[in-house]
Amino acid sequence: MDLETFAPGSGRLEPRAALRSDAPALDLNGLWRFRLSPVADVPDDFARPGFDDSAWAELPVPAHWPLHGHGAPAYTNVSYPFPVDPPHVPDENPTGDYRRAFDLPDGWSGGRLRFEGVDSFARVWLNGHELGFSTGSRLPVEFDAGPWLRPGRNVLAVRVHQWSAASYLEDQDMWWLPGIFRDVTLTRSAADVFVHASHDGRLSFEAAEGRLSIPELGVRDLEPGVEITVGAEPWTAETPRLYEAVLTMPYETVRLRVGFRTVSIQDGVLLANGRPLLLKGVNRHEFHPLHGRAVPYETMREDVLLMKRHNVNAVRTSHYPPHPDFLDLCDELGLWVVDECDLETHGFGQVGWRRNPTDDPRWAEALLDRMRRMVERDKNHPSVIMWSLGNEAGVGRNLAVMADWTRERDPSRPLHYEGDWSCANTDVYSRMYASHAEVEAIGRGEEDPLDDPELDARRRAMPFLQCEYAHAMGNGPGGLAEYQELFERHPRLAGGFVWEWIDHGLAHPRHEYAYGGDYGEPLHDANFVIDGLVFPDRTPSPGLLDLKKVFEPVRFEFGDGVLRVLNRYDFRDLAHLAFRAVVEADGTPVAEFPLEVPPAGGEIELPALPPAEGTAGEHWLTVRAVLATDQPWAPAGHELAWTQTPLAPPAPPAPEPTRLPATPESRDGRLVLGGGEFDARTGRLLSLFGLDVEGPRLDLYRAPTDNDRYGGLDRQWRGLGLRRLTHRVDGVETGDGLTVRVRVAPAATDLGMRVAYTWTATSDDTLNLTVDVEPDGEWPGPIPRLGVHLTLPGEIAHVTWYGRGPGEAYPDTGMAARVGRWTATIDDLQTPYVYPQENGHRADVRWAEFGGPTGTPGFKVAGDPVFGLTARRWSTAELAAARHRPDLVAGDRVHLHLDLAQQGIGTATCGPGTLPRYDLHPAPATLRLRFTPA
Ligand code: IPT
Repeated sequence: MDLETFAPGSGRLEPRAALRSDAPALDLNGLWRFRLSPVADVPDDFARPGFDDSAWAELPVPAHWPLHGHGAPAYTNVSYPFPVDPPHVPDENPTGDYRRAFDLPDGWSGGRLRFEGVDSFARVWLNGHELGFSTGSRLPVEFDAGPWLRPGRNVLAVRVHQWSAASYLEDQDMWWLPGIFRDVTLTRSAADVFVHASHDGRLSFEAAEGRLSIPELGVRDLEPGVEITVGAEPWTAETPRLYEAVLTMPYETVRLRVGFRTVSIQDGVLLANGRPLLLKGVNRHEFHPLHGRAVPYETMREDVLLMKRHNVNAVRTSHYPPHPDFLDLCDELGLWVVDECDLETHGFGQVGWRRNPTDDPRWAEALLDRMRRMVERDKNHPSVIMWSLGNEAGVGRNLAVMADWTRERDPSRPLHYEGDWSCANTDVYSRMYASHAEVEAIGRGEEDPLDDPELDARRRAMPFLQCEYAHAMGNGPGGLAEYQELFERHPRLAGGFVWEWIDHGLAHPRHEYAYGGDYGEPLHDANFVIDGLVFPDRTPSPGLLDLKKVFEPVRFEFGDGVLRVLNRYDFRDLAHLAFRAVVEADGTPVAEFPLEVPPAGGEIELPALPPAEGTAGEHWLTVRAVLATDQPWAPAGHELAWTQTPLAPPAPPAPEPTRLPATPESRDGRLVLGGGEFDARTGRLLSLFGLDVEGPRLDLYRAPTDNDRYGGLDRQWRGLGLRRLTHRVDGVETGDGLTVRVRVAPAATDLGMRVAYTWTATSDDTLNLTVDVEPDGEWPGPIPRLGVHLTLPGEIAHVTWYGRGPGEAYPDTGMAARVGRWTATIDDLQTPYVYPQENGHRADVRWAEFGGPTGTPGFKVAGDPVFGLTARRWSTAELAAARHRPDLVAGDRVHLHLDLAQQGIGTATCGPGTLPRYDLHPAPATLRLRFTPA
């Protein structure tokens, strides 16, 4: 068999729509016989019906064979895992032979064998007769089975090669996972239909035959090609109104759900149903930690529900058409979809785009074939509002071939492709990872011109979207709020799609979740496949919670005694929401009341609110918008938006307790001051209110985040030696308290920090610490953190704090963290990033109280005014050295970090680093803390 052919397939039937038909169908999923060979050149006698496969293994269909003990997965991002020499493929070519017998029901005749997805090159035999071959892993293919079916027992044989010429077209950033990974059916349906339904009620359809009825709209027996106008409610992702339609044909009846909606572009603005559309999107790969891209239906549904619950309104099916059921779910629950063709040739970029299939006419048929199969399959989905030609496939004449055919076939949807910035073949201007500054320039229409004035003029009239931005790898992404602000400000900006939805961590017995290299791949891209908003088990990461906040459909502004409520939906009003307010004093509710908000939003008067005269404590008003009634995607009470405001300036502090005229007392080499005991020589704290405490020491380092590493900051920090600070005690001064002067510096540099730790005690059993830090020398660039580190006994198990929570927050993340009183165990303070890194920092903490099992002395630390809190059962060095979650093992101390500041997060793994305002530049600074017994 010629695996190096440019042809996309042979013996295949014309592509058609995915439809639900009453025509008989046989589900051929289930256990098949399976044999894996290391090379392609194996006898194909197994296709004979009488072949004895009793010694073969069994493998489920749909599935990927490397996830069932045959061979191993491999991960590369841009690189091809074989030499770039198209159309040639390596001799080592894992080849899976599949067999299954099935019984044909009595009276059955004719039919099509339909494969929804086979990765990557499939040859198909029925009863020993070769039906043909197919490529295009994430696209359906049908073969005419009719002539070869026989009554009773039939034998289906499929040979799947991992590599073929078509592999050059499938270089997406994901695991290489061969196998029959989507459903297989024998169906007697042959119907095809293309329904056109626009938001103004115009309705028509194309089909070779049949009559269309929509009983709910009084439409009966509409003929193909006839346009009528009906009074239908439009479909939007916010209001996904669908109408059940029936297409009656001589041999079958097809049921489909019609949504009336229109996509258009006017004056450079993307419109849906005539109104501006703002895409609050994510990029979704198909992924399941056990099943790879063979995603169970319930998991697809969970994805859509999770997206809806986190205020996501759009999804780009990066980088291939998803399982057809996913689009049904988007129609039903409401998401705008950019449907992307199964095409990526990114690895040619590494060889200067020489011999890129996108620009080689010999590949034109294969590329067009992929586009046709996507468009034909998915053309009836109201959720699909744009066709994407593919991802990262460079520039070339075959793009025009794909685009021209698509415009002709479906003029109703704009075309998207990011890889050609001239936009010669698209209707929208799309980019990935453009900086805030560049997005702003584009929003204003002030982008750099293209060389070709005609193309430039065309592009200037296009809406702009970021098909990828805010790379959600590890801790982050930072900068979300600033992007959203731009998207909302400039009408030309149609929003974008965060990269990406899920961490592709494969379940692994030792590592918990595997990434590139964990299967011994000689070439791989490590944890670049772990860059999602949800962890592999779909637990939302802090990044998704922040995104939910940034994507809120309701915005609030506080004025003098009033609250302005702004409707940020594109299509619906606020009638389905309920608004609740609560006032908290130091995190404890003191008043709660509902707010009446008109459906259009607007200004509402607030009642007189606490604090009453003279009440102590910080008072905050929190307003929340929740679902008033159940929605198909979330129950009543589900929170969609919130805001907070401080109510009155915090009450004046309680009268100062008197400073104890405390000269520390000297006892056996220790200095005792209030509740603290110190080493007399080094001035270090040894015991705090009876608790064995070690520290505090100035700390400037953090276990690098992915963004710190890929953006190059960590290299600078390691270069400076921030991981190996030395602490030289220059003086321990007693007097009215204790002052310890230390120069903190790494070896081999004259840079350092001069630190003075000053301890005083007051009559209320408080131990005060002031840490004055002064940089010594000219520090280049930002540092990761500025704070102190202490260790506590391992018995310390939980913390209650008043500050922002419950989740982590860094200078440019943590929009989801609100001021309140929170409690967590030390273990629960950790954010379990699949690739361990800095995490779990709680921001703007006013005070935190630590405790353990009864009998453990606890203590409280308060900031003046606030500090950043991190506590974990391993050190920064251990966290930095860990490569997988199970590498982190609890030690016998709790490491407590009390920070004055941290460097921002940014998204330098792919895209811009931290915005300058979130950089932490060394400067003189003071951290003030008060310790009291709990
Ligand atoms: C971009 C790819 O489109 C996407 O698939 C993913 O690889 C992402 O990068 C990184 O995670 S392409 C990049 C060169 C901007």
